[in-house]
Amino acid sequence: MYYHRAFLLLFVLIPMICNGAINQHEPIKIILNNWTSQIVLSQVTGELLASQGFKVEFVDSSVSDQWGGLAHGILHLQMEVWEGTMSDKFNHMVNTGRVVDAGTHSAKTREEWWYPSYVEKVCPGLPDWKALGRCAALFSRNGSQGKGVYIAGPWEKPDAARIRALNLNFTTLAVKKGDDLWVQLKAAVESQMPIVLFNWTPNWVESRYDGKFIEFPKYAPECETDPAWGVNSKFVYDCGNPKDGWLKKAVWAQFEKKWPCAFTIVKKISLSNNQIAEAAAYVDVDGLSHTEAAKRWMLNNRSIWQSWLAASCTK
Ligand code: TMO
Repeated sequence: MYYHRAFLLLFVLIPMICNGAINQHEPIKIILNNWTSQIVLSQVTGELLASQGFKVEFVDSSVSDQWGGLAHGILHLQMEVWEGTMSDKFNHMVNTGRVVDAGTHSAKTREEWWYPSYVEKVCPGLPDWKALGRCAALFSRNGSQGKGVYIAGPWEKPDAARIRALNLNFTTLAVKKGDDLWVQLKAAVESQMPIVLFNWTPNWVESRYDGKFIEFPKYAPECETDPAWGVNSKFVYDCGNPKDGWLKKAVWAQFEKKWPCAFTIVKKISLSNNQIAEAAAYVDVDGLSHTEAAKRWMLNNRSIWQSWLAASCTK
């Protein structure tokens, strides 16, 4: 009888242990989005995990598609979750237990409407949003019927709701790829044409172009949920994006259980504003490929990533 029980227990335990060991060696699928720093720093993370013996795979995904992938374990790791564009979805996924918050980078972020400085000469009062409202016609384009055109990125933002809530005579034009924003910016700068477009920091743009973010009414969470809040009592979104936004890492809910050591490393990784801007500039200013940029970044930040790996786990 005794033997019998012990024997049965072995049948239960051995496969459990082996499964654990086998699963460890499944690849960690790292999400690549469509802006530069995210791609370069995801590749750096992949290198670090590979150096510790993990298999990694990179998978292209849009921000909107990635949440379902993370929830179902089809994707496992996202290195840059930005508060300004992703907090709603991220908080919802974490609160419903489908995604795990793997910690906050030291970087402070901002994602907002932005213009190059020469626009101030023709639109006095900027960066205040009311000045932008008065100058709307300056930003009109063919086909916009006199309305100002705001060039938006391919990331979901309730810009139309904000335009309505702040009663701006603007319409939005969303580009298909992040890089198209810089095509628009370059063309406008060359002809000194007024332009207002989506931009963010940390990014490489600030090292190349002088410009500022529009100062909309200060962000508060109630602005997005309570119509009575703010300058327009009928509509939500009568405010700007957060100014000192967070930047987080997100993982599949089973990540820690499956790859505890990798989880420890991911949690330790913390990027500063400079480190993120540097990663973006290697590609968008210096013209390196993402992979070359990741290599150069690792060469120039050795002591930093070594500290992330140090004593992270025993294998
Ligand atoms: C998510 N992004 C940094 C492009 O705003």
